[in-house]
Amino acid sequence: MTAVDERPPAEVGRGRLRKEDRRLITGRSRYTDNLSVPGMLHLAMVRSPLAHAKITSIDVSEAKGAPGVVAVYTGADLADVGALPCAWPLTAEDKVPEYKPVAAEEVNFAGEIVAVVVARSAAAARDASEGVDVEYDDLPVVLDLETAAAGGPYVHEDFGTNVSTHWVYDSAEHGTGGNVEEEIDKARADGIVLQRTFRQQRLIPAFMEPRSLLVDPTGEQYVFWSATQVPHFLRIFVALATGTPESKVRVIAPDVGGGFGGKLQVTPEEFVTFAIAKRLGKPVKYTETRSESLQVAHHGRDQVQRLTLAATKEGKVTALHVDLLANMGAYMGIVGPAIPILGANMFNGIYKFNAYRFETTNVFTNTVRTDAYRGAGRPEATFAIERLMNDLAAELEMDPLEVRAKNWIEASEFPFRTVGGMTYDSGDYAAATDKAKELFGYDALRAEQAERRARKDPVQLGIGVSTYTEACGLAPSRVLGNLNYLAGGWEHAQVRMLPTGKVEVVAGTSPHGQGHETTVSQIVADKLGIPFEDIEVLHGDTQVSQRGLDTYGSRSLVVGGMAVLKAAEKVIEKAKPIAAHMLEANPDDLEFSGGQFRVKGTDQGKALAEIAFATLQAHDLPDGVEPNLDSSAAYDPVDWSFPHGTHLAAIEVDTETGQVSIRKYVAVDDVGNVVNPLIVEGQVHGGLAQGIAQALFEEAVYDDNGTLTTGSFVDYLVPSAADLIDFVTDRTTTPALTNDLGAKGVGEAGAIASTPAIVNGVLDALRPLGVTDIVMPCSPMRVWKAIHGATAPT
Ligand code: MCN
Repeated sequence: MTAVDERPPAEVGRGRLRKEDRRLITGRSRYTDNLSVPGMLHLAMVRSPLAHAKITSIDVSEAKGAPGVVAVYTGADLADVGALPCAWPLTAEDKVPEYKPVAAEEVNFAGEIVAVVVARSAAAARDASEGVDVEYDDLPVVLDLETAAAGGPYVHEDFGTNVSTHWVYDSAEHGTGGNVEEEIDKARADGIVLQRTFRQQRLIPAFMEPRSLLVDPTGEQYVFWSATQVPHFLRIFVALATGTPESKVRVIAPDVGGGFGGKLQVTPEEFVTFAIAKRLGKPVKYTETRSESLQVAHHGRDQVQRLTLAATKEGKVTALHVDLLANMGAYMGIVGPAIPILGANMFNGIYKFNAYRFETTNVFTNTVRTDAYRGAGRPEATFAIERLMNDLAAELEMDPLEVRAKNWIEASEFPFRTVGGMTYDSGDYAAATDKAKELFGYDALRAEQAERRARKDPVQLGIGVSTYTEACGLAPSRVLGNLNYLAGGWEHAQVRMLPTGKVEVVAGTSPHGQGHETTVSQIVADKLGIPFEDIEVLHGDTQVSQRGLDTYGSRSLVVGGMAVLKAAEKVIEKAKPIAAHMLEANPDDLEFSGGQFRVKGTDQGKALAEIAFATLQAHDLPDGVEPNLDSSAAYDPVDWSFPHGTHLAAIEVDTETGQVSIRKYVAVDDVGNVVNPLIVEGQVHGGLAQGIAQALFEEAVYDDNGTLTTGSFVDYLVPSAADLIDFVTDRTTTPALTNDLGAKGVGEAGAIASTPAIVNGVLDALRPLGVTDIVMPCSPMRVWKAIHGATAPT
């Protein structure tokens, strides 16, 4: 008999350093490009330099004869490979163009693959690719969203339109609110109506590790290493596209160096690499260059938001009408068409309105496809409503936080069904705002602002305000089905108690920088009372993690973590009859804590480790009990989770040069209960950097011919640490009521709140100079032009 120990200190809530950092920061990581297999061949892609053209001929003879070249394939040679999938068209009637991995007749964006060279080295493949001679007949290019939506030229001539779909949510039809037109008419007669058009510029996810692939077909299975966020999706789709039994395909996502949604994609390169390895029966590798990564890995955002907000003269918002144009690019991404509707229910932000109407027109252009980028739909929605709230405050000459407080959902009103059709379970917007104001020194900074305005200081101070909420963890599966999504929202996990008392956890989600090995270990350590160090988390290999729906939408904790928790609970349930048998006690008399079953009211107990060893021996198990302590669980979330927060930015604008500097940034986020505060803080920091980058630095730009002119990090301005400041971060805690962890997702929060905080700050500095609008990113040139009244900012 083992004496019962004290319960070890709680792991959940502890700011542990990430266990994966041991390998990630000491050069022992396993990125795909670090891997090699004997006899491996290499690919180079020949890409179209034109954005829209008919392919009239391809001559591969020179490339075929080049040193080291094994084969060259065109679209005709790979015609049997299936088209790329779109898993989320908005309706069954959406126009979804066929996207073959290698174009055979027509190219629709610059960078589309037209031929593939296979050689004994990557350098030989690249050199030989220059020898592929492709002749094109130019077709007219359409790049501008408004032009594309209004008519021709058409990206896909056979559709006779560039519009893929028009999708509407109306609160009057869904019973979540009144009629928008009526409310707007009322406000026109006796209130305030704001009409605005905001542009969400095109962004590039710009992950650090370019996408890399390696397929080894030489064993019993096709082993496919890919720097992907979605190994389980990839396995299914590549099996279908190449006519390979799914059971013969093993996808491994080893260490993945960032994704930010950009690796939530099934790509032409993946289909091509797999198909060629299969055809040649040889291992094949492909690693894109940085330029290819920026040019052809999907882009994000790219929307025009036409907005009408109605309010009373006292500043109470009554209605919002959102009319979006959303750029799909030339083809549909895996979830690209649904990005607008991931924001559709969030344009009302944290506020109560009477009426709401959202419509999106999804439009094709001759550009690379758009898809998920950190926040996917929710940063766009938050930007729109938070800009509008500031404009309303300016109209009323009211403090922007006061206008927000007039309209937000009070803590006492949760759960609250919004006009957008979501049910927010919990939150306290006033508490987060109060904390942010205090940390920021709001009143003192407002006083300084007034003083600088009065003395016409050339460096003006702006106070940027943004509140937000967002929806994490796509849920539940039934609702996703109603929204026409091909997959569900569940997640799967397995917890295996090993005979030596150690634990293996198999997660269906896989990280690409989020520290899951650490946080999953913390959850299991507390649940099973096993030391953190004794827990191994396995993921990202479809042979090991056989089921899963992967990582995106800040779902890994609120959905994946719950699957882990449920599997761990099942281990305890499974161990209980064995413990009772070993203790010669009635199972009802046992309680479990600190890794031990003990007989209530006694010091008699059995540790899980002992029970696990007893299952190895199986010499004396109760009848009908399985000899193992392994359990699996699939968890389908009951609803989304809704983190929220208030971000404040002190922005200095040099009115003589247009230079914008961030002086102070305070982020108070409420992500419910926290598993690891250090990881949460890191997630917020990373998100802030990307959200600030949208406001100030980043923009993917095409020239008039559809050539990407921001195809390197010289032109595409990803900020470095030197461009940012020390952020002040803090939290409030209102536990989620939709999952047993009480947690809300954090992976996208920083990127959602920060863009409007910065732009509102820039405009707050410039409003006295008559500047009321500015196009992102707020570069010095744009700011200077806005101040000096030069031609409209471009
Ligand atoms: N966490 C926590 N307590 C909470 C919420 C989260 O301790 N209340 C922890 C989680 O356990 C996990 C991390 O924070 O270790 C992030 O959790 P979650 O919010 O569930 O997000 P995911 O793990 O599902 O990651 C996806 C999310 C998204 S959608 C993008 S985009 C993004 C992001 O994560 N891309 C990233 N963060 C990233 N971080 C890095 N380094 N690289 C990326 O590509």
